[in-house]
Amino acid sequence: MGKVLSKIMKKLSADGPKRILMLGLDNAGKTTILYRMKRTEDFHTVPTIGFNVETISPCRGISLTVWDVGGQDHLRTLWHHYFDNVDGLVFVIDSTDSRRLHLARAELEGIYQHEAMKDVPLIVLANKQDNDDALPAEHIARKLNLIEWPEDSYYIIPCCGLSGKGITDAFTTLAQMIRARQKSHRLGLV
Ligand SMILES: Nc1nc2c(ncn2[C@@H]2O[C@H](COP(=O)(O)OP(=O)(O)OP(=O)(O)O)[C@@H](O)[C@H]2O)c(=O)[nH]1
Ligand SMILES: [Mg+2]
Repeated sequence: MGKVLSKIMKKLSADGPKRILMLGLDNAGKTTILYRMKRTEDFHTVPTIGFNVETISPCRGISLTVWDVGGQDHLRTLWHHYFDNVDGLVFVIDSTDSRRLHLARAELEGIYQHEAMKDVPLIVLANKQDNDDALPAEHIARKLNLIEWPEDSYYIIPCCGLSGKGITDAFTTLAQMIRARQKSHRLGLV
């Protein structure tokens, strides 16, 4: 298993960092997750106006350039400007924000209406799991109607941006999904 994974990662990194887009409603925790992955000490986030971009290495041999774009209402209309040449999408959910899950679902579905985003591997991060009020990932998956999405096109992963729990695995899983998709394209399977 370890050998197979390291072979995959070597091939994945051979042609440079992959371009990852990280989206989600405002306050979901995107910037927190980005800087936790970057292992930045003592950071405190403010709402993002525009974007942050960082290259991260969730594990040896993987390099991902992550674009974290602001999620406030008026900024979501600008998301489509980032859709070209995206290798993978991380969609972050505030698991304590049950009131806006329907809005998150609409935004997520809207992203995949764009031709450029069709077939882009998706990781949904059910963030803020440290909070007692956090909804479990299974509940969020139901609310987002992920059951209707093609098998293997997405994973939903519970996480905590503050502690970092779950996020390294999430980005590593995304890297593996990207690799699998590239292989399918090469073999003409999609
Ligand atoms: N309890 C808890 N709070 C979190 C977690 N992740 C982020 N937060 C908090 O949620 C708030 C919003 O975090 P940000 O990372 O700024 O959210 P964002 O998604 O980048 O928001 P925009 O830039 O406005 O789109 C901050 O107060 C964070 O400290 C988490 O896992 N648990
Ligand atoms: Mg932000």
